[in-house]
Amino acid sequence: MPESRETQDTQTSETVEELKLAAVAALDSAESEEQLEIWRVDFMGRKGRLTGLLRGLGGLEIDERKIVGAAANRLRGELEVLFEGRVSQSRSTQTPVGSIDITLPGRKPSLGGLHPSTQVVREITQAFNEMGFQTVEGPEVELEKYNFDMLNIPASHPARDMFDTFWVDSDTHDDILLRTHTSPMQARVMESNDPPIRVVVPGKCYRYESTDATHEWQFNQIEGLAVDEGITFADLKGTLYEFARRIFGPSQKVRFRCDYFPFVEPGVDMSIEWKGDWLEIMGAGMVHPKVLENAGYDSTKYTGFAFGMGPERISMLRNEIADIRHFFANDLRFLTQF
Ligand code: FA5
Repeated sequence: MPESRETQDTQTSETVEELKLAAVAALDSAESEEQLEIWRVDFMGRKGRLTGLLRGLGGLEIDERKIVGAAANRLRGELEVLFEGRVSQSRSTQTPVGSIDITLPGRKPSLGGLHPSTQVVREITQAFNEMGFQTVEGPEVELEKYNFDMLNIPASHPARDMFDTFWVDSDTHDDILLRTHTSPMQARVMESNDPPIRVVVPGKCYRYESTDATHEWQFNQIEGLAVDEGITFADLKGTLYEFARRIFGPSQKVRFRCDYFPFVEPGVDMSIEWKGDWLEIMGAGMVHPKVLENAGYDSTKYTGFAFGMGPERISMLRNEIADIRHFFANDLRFLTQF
């Protein structure tokens, strides 16, 4: 008896073992979800091979049935775990049409950068911010009143010719233009604020000019305005000298010469010494009493200074850029050098 039992145990447990080997090999070679499903039906389904084996247990002796039944149930558990693993592996490596291929190696995303005009505008406004000037911005589409009249340039004034103007077509208005300079913000800031005022105004300006290496029809300006009791020309010179030191270096020489702008009196231009030459970088002056009065200020009590510069021209000097038109040509070979 003991001998015969041993023989039978070995035979039936081998059957479970054989089924296990066959099931694992077939599972390994299943390559798609369809083939996995076929495997599931073959081995684990109601009419599958494992179920067949369990059904055959009824013909065994009670003791044998217990042993083989336990082995078969263990196998069922193992095969279920293996099957689930293969299904989730197959789902995670599938790349549906049109989706991202997650198996591709990583690539560095290309990063954008600040436009060279923005960089120099920010550098200059920050220098003035550190000296107590606040940055404000204003409209590029402007009224004639602010661009000219309030700045002491009435309609018949010959100084209007200095600013070749783009006028905006409108059925209802004939006084809308693209601002030719940032100076209209002098009038706007004074109109809605009381002194003391210290502001810088960066922004785009437009002039109906033919272009060349130093002239664009669109360019940036940075306006400055300080108004208070007791402001003198010495304050103007001291502020602009400090600006030049911060932007061009501590030993930068500057020069002021008389110039004419209808909204300042006296008016000057400021040049910097550059490679043995004097190069003009901005217009400036003491705010004209009429401009103060146009804004409702008492010109016997308040004085002020104003200035306006072209940041692209300053960037051209520092970076040895030969032609201002590079700034707006949108050529990445130029733009990515900054
Ligand atoms: C003015 O526009 C005055 N509003 C400046 C000013 C403000 C004077 C406050 C006094 C008090 P001007 O036309 O010179 O001035 O222009 C000032 C700067 O803008 C120039 O020095 C130059 O750097 C820049 N600029 C003028 N026209 C162009 C242009 N077509 N292309 C590029 N930059 C220009």
